[in-house]
Amino acid sequence: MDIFIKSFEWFSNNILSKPEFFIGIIVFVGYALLKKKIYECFAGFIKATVGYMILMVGAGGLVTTFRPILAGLGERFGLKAAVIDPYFGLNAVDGALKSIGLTTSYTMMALLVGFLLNILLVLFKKFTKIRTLFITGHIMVQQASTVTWLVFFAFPEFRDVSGAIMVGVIVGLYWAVGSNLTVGPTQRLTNNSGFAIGHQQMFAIWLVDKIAPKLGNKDKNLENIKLPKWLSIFHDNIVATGTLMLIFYGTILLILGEDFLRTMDPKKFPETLSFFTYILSSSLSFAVYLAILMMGVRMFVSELTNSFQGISNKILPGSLPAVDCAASYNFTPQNAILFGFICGSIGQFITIIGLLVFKSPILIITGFVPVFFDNATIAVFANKVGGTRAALICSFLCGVLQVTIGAIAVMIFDLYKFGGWHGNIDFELVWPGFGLLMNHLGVFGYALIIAILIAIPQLQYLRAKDKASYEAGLE
Ligand code: ASC
Repeated sequence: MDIFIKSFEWFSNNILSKPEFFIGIIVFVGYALLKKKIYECFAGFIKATVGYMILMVGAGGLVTTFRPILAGLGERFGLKAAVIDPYFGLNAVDGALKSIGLTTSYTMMALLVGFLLNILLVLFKKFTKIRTLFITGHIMVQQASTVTWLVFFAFPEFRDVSGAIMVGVIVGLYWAVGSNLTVGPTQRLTNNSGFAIGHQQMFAIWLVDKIAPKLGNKDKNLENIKLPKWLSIFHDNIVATGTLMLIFYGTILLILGEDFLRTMDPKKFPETLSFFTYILSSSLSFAVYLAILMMGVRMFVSELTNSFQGISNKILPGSLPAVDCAASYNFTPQNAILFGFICGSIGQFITIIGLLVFKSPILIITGFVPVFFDNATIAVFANKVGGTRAALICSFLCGVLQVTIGAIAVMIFDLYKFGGWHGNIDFELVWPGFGLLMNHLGVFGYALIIAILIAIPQLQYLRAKDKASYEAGLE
């Protein structure tokens, strides 16, 4: 038993929650199943792992550069509040679990249960109609943590292994069902590249795919924006990102003020550096990290989609890997990413001002991960089926919802005491509702969540126009 627990802990800590190795191993196994030479399998492992590590350098750079500045907005104006960001959410859940005398080890158990359940659901695809395996490890850790708190909060009587299994079951179902919902939109976006999204806005992608066509015209999309000659310099991705961020972030930095930033960010803003240079270099680092992120994405996505054929032919027939939302950024006009981020930020800022004006007891502070990755992703998918207008409207609304429902969520789940909430859009659209069901209906509510999640792919299948292409993972 001890050996079993130890090896399970090792697997969780070293593979499952280290997505770069997890993806590398999947690529290796996939190529091996395709009967590639061993050195080719090895090369695939290295390329996918390094690609993913590059992606993480880009994402990590964006997060660490911009998160403290946004959090600083709250501090600067003396506001006590919750940050909506999955990393802050993770901290808050850590604190909340400690306050009831528990640790996050239950989360790791839930993670494993959820992952195994996802594999089973794909294996029994014929009955479950699930075609996707969620393999974005760091996201699985974050989501399993938040859901651990939601379950333990609702069921004090199950704050033990049984509770961890309950978490694993609903979170595993969510991974399978949510990523399965993104198959059609992602395949359309990527010209059938053979992957789905396994991230934090899966239900939102499905919803956007449904409503965006009603909001705009897909032919008038961000790719077709013709700019006057002097503006055509912005067709270049780096120029556009750098300039826009200089204006947008520069303004935020100016509002925060030189003195405040010097004390908050002393490492990057020493005495010798002028305010102007600081603004220029902070804003432009955005373009740097975005370019790094995209390079990593290209590397690992192409390896993964090639090799996953091996897995889907031999082990999990007809299945697709569900990966990071950033994988979709390679299949879109780059300004979709930027406009999504900017409209989502504007939506968030306006709503935050609304909270202040209406004297909300809870103030929300923008977290970088949702405001960038959710809103960019929403814009990418909305632009594909509803063009520019849909992209701008959907990402703006997403920003509004992130703040409004985020504020309600920290209240009802008592997390305002710990300063954070997960913040990504599925944790506004889906999980607060699930949490309320458990809080108010107890075990019955829990069973209802399972029933809802199981029913979704069945409905999806029933409504699919072409059953064969549903089964082939095309719609
Ligand atoms: C998240 C999260 C990240 C980023 C990254 C985007 O939700 O926790 O680190 O998005 O996965 O590529």
